[in-house]
Amino acid sequence: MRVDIVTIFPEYFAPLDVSLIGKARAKGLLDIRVHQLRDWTHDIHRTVDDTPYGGGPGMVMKPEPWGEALDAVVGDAATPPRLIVPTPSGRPFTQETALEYAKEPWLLFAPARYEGIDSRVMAEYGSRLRVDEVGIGDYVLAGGEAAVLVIVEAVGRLLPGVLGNAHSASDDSFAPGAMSGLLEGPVYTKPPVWRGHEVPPILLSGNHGAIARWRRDEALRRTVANRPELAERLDPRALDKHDHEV
Ligand code: 6GU
Repeated sequence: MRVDIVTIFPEYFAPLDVSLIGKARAKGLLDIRVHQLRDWTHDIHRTVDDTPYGGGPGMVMKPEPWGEALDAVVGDAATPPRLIVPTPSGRPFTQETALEYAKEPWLLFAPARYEGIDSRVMAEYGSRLRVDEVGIGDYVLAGGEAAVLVIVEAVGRLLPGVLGNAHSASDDSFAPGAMSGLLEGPVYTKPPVWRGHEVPPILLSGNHGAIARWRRDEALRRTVANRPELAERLDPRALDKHDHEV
């Protein structure tokens, strides 16, 4: 997958050299290119913002540098990228969105600072490529850069060959499948007793059926406790008698 990021803070993306995503890049599974938006300005101050029409607080990102930058990155590609504009007023980014993006060959991110990008940029590219305005949660960040890091990590780990264990994405919280709709339960490793806390004995029993049952019960308990609105939406047909007792 190719990923382009146009930003006034290229240094913000240094974490993409590290860990899982860094290794995926080294293996050639992810081709990430970070571009300085100011390279497409023409004044000595390399200005990217201006005051909002209609008044109001803050500044708005000017359309011209974005237009030149996005044109340069997209070029005359036969299969253009999907343009993702992070904004708290966008559609919620979820695991479903991550799975959808993981199928794309090319993503182009346009994270904004200030009060956002002049809306005509989205209108212009909306007629040339698929444009998604997405938010990562109900809180406000100082800019879209951190959201891009979040989205690239969520999508990157789903790409074939990126996770060491082929199964490790399949029982994630929010992954489709047998535990669909449930949060992941608690996990344990050695030693069997630590500071007086025991590992639940069932996990040492070797009884795989009982372990699976226990894990499902714990997942259900955690979902009810931490995300009651998710528990409410569980498909009643996917719940057995034992689930109702949990
Ligand atoms: Cl994508 N951007 C900003 N600035 N704040 C956010 C966000 C995005 N998602 C949640 N809050």
